[in-house]
Amino acid sequence: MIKTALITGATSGIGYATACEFAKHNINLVLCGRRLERLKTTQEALSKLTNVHILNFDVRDKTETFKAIDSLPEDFKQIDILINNAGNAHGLDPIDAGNLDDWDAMMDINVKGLLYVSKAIIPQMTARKSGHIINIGSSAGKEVYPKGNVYCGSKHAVLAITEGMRMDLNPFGIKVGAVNPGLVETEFSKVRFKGAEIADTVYQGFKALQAEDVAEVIYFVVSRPAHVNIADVLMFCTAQANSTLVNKSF
Ligand code: NDP
Ligand code: 8X3
Repeated sequence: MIKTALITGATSGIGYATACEFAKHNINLVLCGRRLERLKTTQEALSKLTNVHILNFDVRDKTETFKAIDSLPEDFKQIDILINNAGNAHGLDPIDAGNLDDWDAMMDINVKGLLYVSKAIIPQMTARKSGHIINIGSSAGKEVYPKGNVYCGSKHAVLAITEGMRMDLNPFGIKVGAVNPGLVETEFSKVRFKGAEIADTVYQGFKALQAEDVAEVIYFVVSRPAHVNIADVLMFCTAQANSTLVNKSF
């Protein structure tokens, strides 16, 4: 049976790569993000491989989020796979110098946005007694690093919410898991450093994970047999041992 996946944050990085990977495997797609032009371009390209619908909304806005998901046309209404991926780090500052707008952005997008989207989709999964939710956490959800304070907090919250979801949705046969990458070369650092030049240096001197590496793992997770749920994946590039130890001689 052909499945439909809704992917948040599909306009770049891991979300975009996951959309491409899923399209190759004929999974129907609902692609979400704020940058409409990118959604349209991706829809045009991937429609050659599968059916694609786009939803243009900001996950911080709960009214917009519910309205967008409610608006899905009949052919895309049944969401079999939810990839909660939208998110970013905003800033890298010691806690005493932290910026309130950055803190709001990380908690509102990475944590509350994930909850709003999940709340809009879960009722149809519980009604059908099937579904698969993958939350994109981070190695920053398993460790804390200097100046990572609120971003690490938001990703620790994602992991706690993932475990809670798995327990609460278990009676409905819904699979829930997290994929937690370390450093991935995407637009992540451009967003974190607000376009400053330092963003270009983050992935220099070693081969970081690429968005496609993570997308392949996400596809592996969703393509397991019905009785198998991969609950948690931590993945690093070979040069990275943990959040703070990156071997730049690779
Ligand atoms: P990108 O910056 O490339 O992608 C982030 C995506 O999130 C974009 O598609 C963006 O779309 C979307 N997004 C951001 N804010 C909002 C919002 N308010 N409403 C809706 N969509 C939003 O980064 P990555 O691909 O790297 O990040 C994807 C996920 O992976 C994030 O949750 C991140 O925390 C996590 N991650 C990243 C790692 C890395 O090193 N890159 C490592 C571990 C985890 P748009 O701007 O169009 O709305
Ligand atoms: C992104 C990876 O190490 O920049 O979640 O926090 S890190």
